[in-house]
Amino acid sequence: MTSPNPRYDWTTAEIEALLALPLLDLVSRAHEISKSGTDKRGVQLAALMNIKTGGCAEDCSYCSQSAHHEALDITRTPLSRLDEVVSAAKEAKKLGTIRFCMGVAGREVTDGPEFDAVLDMVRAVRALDMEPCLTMGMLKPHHAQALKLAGLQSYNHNIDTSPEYYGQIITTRTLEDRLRTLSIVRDQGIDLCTGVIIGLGESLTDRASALRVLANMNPHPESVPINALVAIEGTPLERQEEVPALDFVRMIAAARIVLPASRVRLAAGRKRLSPEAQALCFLAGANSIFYGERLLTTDNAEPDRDRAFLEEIGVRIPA
Ligand code: DTB
Ligand code: SF4
Repeated sequence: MTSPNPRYDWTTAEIEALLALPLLDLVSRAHEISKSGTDKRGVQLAALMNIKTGGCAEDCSYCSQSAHHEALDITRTPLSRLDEVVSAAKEAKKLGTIRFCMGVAGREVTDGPEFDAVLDMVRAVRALDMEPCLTMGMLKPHHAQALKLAGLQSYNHNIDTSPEYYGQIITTRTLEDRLRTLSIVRDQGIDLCTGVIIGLGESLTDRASALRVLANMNPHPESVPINALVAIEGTPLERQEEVPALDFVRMIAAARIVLPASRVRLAAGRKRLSPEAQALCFLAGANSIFYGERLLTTDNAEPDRDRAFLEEIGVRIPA
């Protein structure tokens, strides 16, 4: 699909200037770009299923599944069974969802029966004519190759935050580790789903810097989730203040401008946005959402209400 002049040389200062524009100017610029390209593809619905919960060796301070924190309500589970995944995927498909994202909590992929079972799940989701997406931590080239062969469409591996702020949020890995995994995934011809989280206590410059990392990947990632922190009890960020809704809108708009052809997903944190704020996000170029009752360990916006709302505002859902 054609995209209006993609650039791969954005500077943090340029993106920060975008984020600081008067809101309506920023949203109009982003909207122009959507109208000239991405809008035609409608808003993609993505279902999310956590197929293995908790016990993760990483210490991401926003996450309830890290073994370093004691989040309430989190029970470690083994990998889901294939039949559970297939029935969830079928259910999601009935609701009109094309993309099915599976989350495995863990630092990295290791060879063995668990990875083989995940490959079976990828094959099964593909066989339903859905787009399988997986998030499973760091991996090696032979894992990516096996996933590609199994029919994986997309691998999710967020850069989370800026290079400058990274160490404040995660200490068990570096952003370089993440970028290495992303390039291994890319090399196998799997689409990249990589985005950020706002509301971690980062500055505006950090937000710009995180977007710069994504915008300077060539090619751009196909899918870019923009998350707002869901503060979970028992995690180090449990008392973090909620980001203002309009910061969310700004981040989506700036992402749309610097990543003109990517699917920009209004991801975690959508549940607490008012319908008006969500409508602004779509106007600003969001063209994907998580649809379904649950995210990984928290509730998502309620699907029936979502459906009615999307219809009301005239969002087109691709069949
Ligand atoms: C992404 O960027 N957001 C999703 C998905 N990729 C894996 C995860 C959201 C999790 C929200 C908090 C929770 O439910 O635990
Ligand atoms: Fe582990 Fe992923 Fe949670 Fe980080 S975000 S602690 S890698 S499950």
